[in-house]
Amino acid sequence: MFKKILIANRGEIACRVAATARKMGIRTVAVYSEADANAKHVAVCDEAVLLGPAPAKESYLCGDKIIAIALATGAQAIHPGYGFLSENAEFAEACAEAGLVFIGPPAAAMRAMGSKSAAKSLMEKAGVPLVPGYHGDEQEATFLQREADRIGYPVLLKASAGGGGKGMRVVDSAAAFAEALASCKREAISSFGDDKVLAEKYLQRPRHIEIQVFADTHGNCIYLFERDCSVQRRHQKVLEEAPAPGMTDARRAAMGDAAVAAAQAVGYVGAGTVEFIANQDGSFYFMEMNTRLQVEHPVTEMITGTDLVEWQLRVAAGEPLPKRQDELKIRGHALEARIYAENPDKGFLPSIGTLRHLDTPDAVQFEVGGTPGQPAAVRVDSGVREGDAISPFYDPMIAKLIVWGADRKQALARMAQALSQYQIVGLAGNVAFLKRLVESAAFADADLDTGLIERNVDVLFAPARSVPVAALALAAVALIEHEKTRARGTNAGDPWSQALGWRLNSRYARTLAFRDEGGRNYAPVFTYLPHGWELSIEGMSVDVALLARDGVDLSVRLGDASVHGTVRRDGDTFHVFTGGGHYVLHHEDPLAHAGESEADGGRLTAPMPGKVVAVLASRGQDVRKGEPLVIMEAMKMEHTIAAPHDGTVDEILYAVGDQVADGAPLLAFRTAA
Ligand code: MV4
Repeated sequence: MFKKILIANRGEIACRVAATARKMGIRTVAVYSEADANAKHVAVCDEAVLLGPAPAKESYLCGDKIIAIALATGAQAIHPGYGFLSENAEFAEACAEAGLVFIGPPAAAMRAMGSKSAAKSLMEKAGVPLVPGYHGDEQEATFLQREADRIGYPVLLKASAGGGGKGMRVVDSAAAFAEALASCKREAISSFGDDKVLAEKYLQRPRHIEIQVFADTHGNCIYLFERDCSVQRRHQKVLEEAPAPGMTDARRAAMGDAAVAAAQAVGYVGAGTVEFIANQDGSFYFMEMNTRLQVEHPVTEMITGTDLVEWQLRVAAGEPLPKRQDELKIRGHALEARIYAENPDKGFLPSIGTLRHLDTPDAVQFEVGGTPGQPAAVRVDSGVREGDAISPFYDPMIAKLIVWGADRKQALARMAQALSQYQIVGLAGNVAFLKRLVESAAFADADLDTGLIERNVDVLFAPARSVPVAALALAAVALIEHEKTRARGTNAGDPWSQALGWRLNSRYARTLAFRDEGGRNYAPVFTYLPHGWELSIEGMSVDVALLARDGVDLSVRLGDASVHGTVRRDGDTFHVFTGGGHYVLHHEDPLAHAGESEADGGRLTAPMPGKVVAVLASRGQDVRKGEPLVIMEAMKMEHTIAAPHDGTVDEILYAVGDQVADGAPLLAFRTAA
């Protein structure tokens, strides 16, 4: 077994490989770009070497540099993870030439699977079922048209060199074929430099079901059952699960045997995935083979109790597969959700920023492959920590959230619960979208196909619902508590600064101004009571009291109910996590900027018509920024006018009881030099 390996990747997969290496007593070398100098994967490896500038082409894709670092650090093998160089045949060969073990398949197997049509020909010879169609070398238009007519419409045209959905055209009738073919060829030549196309029967409402295969260097090749990855968006997987709902033992064996045949047809070694496209009736057809460890491999680990990275290391070191086919059994059900820094409400645009706050679900300590006999119920594979920035140079994945249950129903419940506990502040994430997806009827009922998301946009992208009273109450209590803490800190003992809302002969009613992300405004009126407040909003009133507070976690009584939640402030923005939801409220202090404009000569003016109810400063008094100076009553609420800067009160222009007009200067104020 290797004593040291270099991990030629970053983010969660680099951390995940390092976890297994550490478990096996293998030392690890990380490589990193300048943008990743403080990244988690650098911290979790034994050694780390800078590759170069942030762009992948100058760092993680520089195979020569990586090989040189491996040799210089005494690593015997290189684990490529997924993406980057993981399916680069030239890199695999360069490793071998340098005397390094590439932890992956032989370069020849990568090449055999690199071309769609070549892969299909191989599969046909191996007896693996293909979608009815034509994938030969004859490309003359009228010949292809006759083939399409034979296949029967709708027909799908695909660029042979294409992938990930690029270069595909659905043709509904013979009349539309010629133009579709020309258009498909144009895209193929411009995107892939090769205009060879294939034509297939178009499957309506297909499912994406893939088989995990593993082969060693002793002639053993087995499958570790299937994963259903049908829930995708623009050919990016969103949710994955194992086993596939509705799979029968007979079909599982047939797909597994076909996948093993595919792997053996190309002399495969290591972890691989054979992707099938399946009809709703279960009939399945070969799509492509991925010659790397997939992102979604943990769901397979959870239901089989295996550690596939450990298998990769052992097989690469020449050991036989750790298990035989008849030793593998499916236990329970696992789901994986990909947590991304992207904004579903803005077309899933990547949301670059800093993870000011990151709370992950109560993950059972991630035991790679689960503790013997019992998989970890919740697993978080992440490459970032609270305070890290999500780099614009790479895939904006934050983590993979994987849950296991005795059955799909329990796994679904655990996933929904875990997503409720996932708190991200500082950038937009897709957690709320994932939760709506997991809880949608279509997914919960396993009504799966690659169009699930598109078919459920009304549920999944529901207009941001208005913020519930409970969330408003939590935000308001957090704001008021914060003010109290701040007031106690700045003017301890000064009764005017206690922000307790006490008023002589009257109850102090205060209107707060919040705005949600949908631009909705909320103006809850908080009337201070001896032990709490009365919250009035949109015609309803309810008593509110703070029951308990532990840092950012609050328990609040709301009428007869009690509400629990976490409120995290990010400037004037309140992130309220309660009841499984995440609500974002921007607080707008109507007077936050009163008197700030130098245009009125430093005078503080009435923000609206009203009456002066208290004068807290005197002429010639030096005051600090934020110190209350005048309180006026307007629109049935009181407004405190505070010093905009450190300075001196030169003149008080009104007395208690005076009526003042909107914009009337209340006092003359001189900012300290
Ligand atoms: C198909 C298909 C329907 N009929 N082939 C998309 C990219 C590549 N993975 C193959 N893909 C498809 N091939 C036939 N004959 C529908 C898709 C497809 C798809 C397949 C799997 C997972 C997600 C998909 C999303 C859109 C279309």
